[in-house]
Amino acid sequence: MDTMTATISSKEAIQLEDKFGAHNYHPLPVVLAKGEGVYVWDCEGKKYFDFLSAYSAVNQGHCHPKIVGALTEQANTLTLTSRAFYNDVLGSYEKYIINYFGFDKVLPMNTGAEAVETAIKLCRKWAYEKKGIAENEAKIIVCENNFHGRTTTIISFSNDEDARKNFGPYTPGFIKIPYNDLDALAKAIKEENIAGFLVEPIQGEAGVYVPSDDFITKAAKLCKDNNVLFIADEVQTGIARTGSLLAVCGNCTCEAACERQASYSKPDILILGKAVSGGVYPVSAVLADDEVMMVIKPGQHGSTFGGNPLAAKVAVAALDVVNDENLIQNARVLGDLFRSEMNRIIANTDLVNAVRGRGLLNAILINDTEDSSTAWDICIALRDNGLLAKPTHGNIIRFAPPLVMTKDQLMECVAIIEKTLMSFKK
Ligand code: IF1
Repeated sequence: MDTMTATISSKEAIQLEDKFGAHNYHPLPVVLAKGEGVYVWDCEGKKYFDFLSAYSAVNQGHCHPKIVGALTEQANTLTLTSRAFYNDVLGSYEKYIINYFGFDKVLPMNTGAEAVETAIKLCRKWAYEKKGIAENEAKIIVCENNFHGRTTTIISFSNDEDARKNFGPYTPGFIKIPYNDLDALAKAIKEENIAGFLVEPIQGEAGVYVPSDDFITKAAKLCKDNNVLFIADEVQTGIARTGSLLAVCGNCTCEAACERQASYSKPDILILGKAVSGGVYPVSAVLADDEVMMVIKPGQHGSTFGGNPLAAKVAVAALDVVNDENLIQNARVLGDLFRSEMNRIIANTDLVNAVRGRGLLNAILINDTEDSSTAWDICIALRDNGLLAKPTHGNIIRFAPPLVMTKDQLMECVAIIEKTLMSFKK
């Protein structure tokens, strides 16, 4: 950091959080005080490559000037009206985002979990009012090892004990099937009163678990054939992260989610969060066509902050950046390079079993048990070598840098990862 902006030391910051904050996280011991593009700096001025991007929220890079500019300008003009009144920004944002993703309507919310809740409510209401399912009987199919957020309803269909245990009673109305299992889906979808299928096109929290190539297209078709809503949670995978605009776009590199591409399985409900704002402000969105979205009438759903002018301006700027800076193509090209470099390293070490992912959403699988500290220790060593990543499930390390990274920077990161892994070699 050229100028030290941190007001306290890293040690003090950790002590404060530990003493005064709830202990609902176990962060890697590093305290960040500044971010710019692919870099972050700690309180002492040490510079790091950010290989988490706030779980894919900061796809556009830290403190992107165009997004921050939109934020500050709007912050000086009008921040919040609530939806009791109209504001002069929301409508143009709505028009922009529905064209960007190819839907009739958008419902603006703030966090990913809220957007998932919105999708569940929409799906249920559609089931009762359009499909004709008897009241309170609607069921939504979900996948094992899903991660969709942390509300009481969402954790009701989680199978992560930490996320779930002692938070009951749980919301009924969900059926769980194994991920990437079309036979199980085909069977479950034939049960009575099925309203929707809620799925992550790549399972993030499960350890960047990429399904087989035809899973999403065939699942979408099964939904269509059975009058069941296909609900894609692209909170983490969406907006260029996986080398296409959406992960459900499959192999298409264009900047639009369009129906021309055979590989595109258009969701009936699309859930977006995180990178909609480039990590600058909490913005989430639920998109659907009129047939589904118009079941919601005034008074039936909403949020004080959802659709506020600050969020609207930030989201337009953040989505502009994705196109202006060719982040889709960059994620795809650098992602291929990253996995091939990881495979080269893996060939020389027993420490890593595999790399998997798509675009710049990747993970390496450490050759040790889930309860071992190896992945954590590697992340500490990566930190010391100037790169920040976080283990998931004990033995998986997720690598998801901002998509504004250059090839040279990526190769610098590969060198850091290689050096670090080799220092662990037994
Ligand atoms: C945390 C994971 C990532 C998500 C999908 C909805 C949400 C998320 C597919 C909810 C959120 C986050 C939340 C974050 C950790 C993180 C995460 F490891 F838990 F799975 F990204 F990989 N759908 N994912 O991934 O969005 O309400 O948080 O805005 O600290 O819990 P949110």
